[in-house]
Amino acid sequence: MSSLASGLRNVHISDNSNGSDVSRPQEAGDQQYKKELEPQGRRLTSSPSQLKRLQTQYEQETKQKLDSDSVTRLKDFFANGPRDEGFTLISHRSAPNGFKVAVVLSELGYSYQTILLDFSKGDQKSPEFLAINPNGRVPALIDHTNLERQITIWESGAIILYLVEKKYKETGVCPSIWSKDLVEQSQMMSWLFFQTSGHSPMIGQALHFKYFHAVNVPSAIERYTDEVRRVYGVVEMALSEKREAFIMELDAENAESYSAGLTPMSESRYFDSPVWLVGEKVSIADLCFVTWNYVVDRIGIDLKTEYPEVYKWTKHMMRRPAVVRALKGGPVTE
Ligand SMILES: N[C@@H](CCC(=O)N[C@@H](CS)C(=O)NCC(=O)O)C(=O)O
Repeated sequence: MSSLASGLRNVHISDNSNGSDVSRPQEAGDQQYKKELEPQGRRLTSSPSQLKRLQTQYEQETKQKLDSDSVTRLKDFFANGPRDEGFTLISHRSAPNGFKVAVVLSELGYSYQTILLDFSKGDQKSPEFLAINPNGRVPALIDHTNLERQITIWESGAIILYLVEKKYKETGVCPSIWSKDLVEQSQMMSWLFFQTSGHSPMIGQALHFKYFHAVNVPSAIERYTDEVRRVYGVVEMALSEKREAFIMELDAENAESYSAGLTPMSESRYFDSPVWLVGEKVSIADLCFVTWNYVVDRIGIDLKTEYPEVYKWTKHMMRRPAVVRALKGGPVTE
C-alpha cells in the first residue's frame, strides 16, 4: 500500500481543534492509543490554571515550530514557483478532507501532484500556506493550468465544485459525477454541503473529545457521536428509499409480495446492487463521504451492523478504480 493509502488507514489523530486529522494505526486499539497520548499530558488536566498553562505552552510551541526551519520544505516548494501544468493538491498524509479532493481529481482524470504538510511542524500555519488558505487547514488546491494567473482554492466542497465545473467547461461534456440539470445539481450540492458542514465536522469533534481534549468530557463525546449517528441515519434513510424504489422497479414480478410484507426485500437479487444519493449514478454527492466513512469505527460506529445501506454504498465506492488510485496517491512531493 502506498504512503497515502496507508496514511489514511494508519491514522494519527492530531491535536487540532476540530480533531479532523483522523488517521490511526489500524492494528492499535483505543487503550494503546490513549497510552501514546497520556505522556503528553493531554487527558489528565482539569483546573483553569492548568488549562491556561497548557494553552500558553501550546502557543509557545507553535511559535517555535514556525520560527524553526521546519517549514523550509514548504518555502522551497513555493519559491520554486508555479508548475506549468496540472494541479497541486496540498494535503496531509492522513486527512480525509484531502483525500476527498484526490478522489474527485482522480474520477475526473486530472493529473495532479500532492504536497503533504507536516502538522506537527506547523506547516499549515506558515505564512506561505496561509496565503493560499487563510483558514490554515488542508485541503487547498493550486490550479496551474491558467497561464495568466495562478488559481488557488480552499475548502474541500468549493474545490470539488470548481473541478466538476472546470471539466464541464473544458470539454463541453458534463462529467458523469456531476449533472447539467439544475435540480440534480442542487440535490448534489445539498448532500455536499451537508457532508462538509454536518458530517466531517461532527466526526472531527467526536474524535477530538474522545482522544485529545485536555479534560475528559463524556457528555461531549456522547453528544458528537450521537450527532454522527443522526447524520448516518439521514443517509441510511435516503439510500434505503432509493433501494426500495430500485427493487420495486426492477423486481416488478415480486413487488406485490414485498409490499405485502410476505417476502423480505433482502431476498431480492437487487438487494446488494449499488444505489446512489442522487439519480442513478455515482456523483460528488456520494463520493464526498467515502474517505470519512473509512474512519468512523474510531468513534465506535460500526457501519456494517448499524447502517447496512451506508456500508454497501461505501464498499461500492471503494471498489471504483479512480477511488483506489486516489487512495494510493498521486505523485507526492515530500
Ligand atoms: N471545512 C474544511 C475542513 C478542513 C480541515 O479541518 N482539515 C483538517 C484535516 S482533515 C486540517 O487541516 N487539520 C489541521 C489543523 O486543524 O491544524 C474543508 O472541508 O476543507
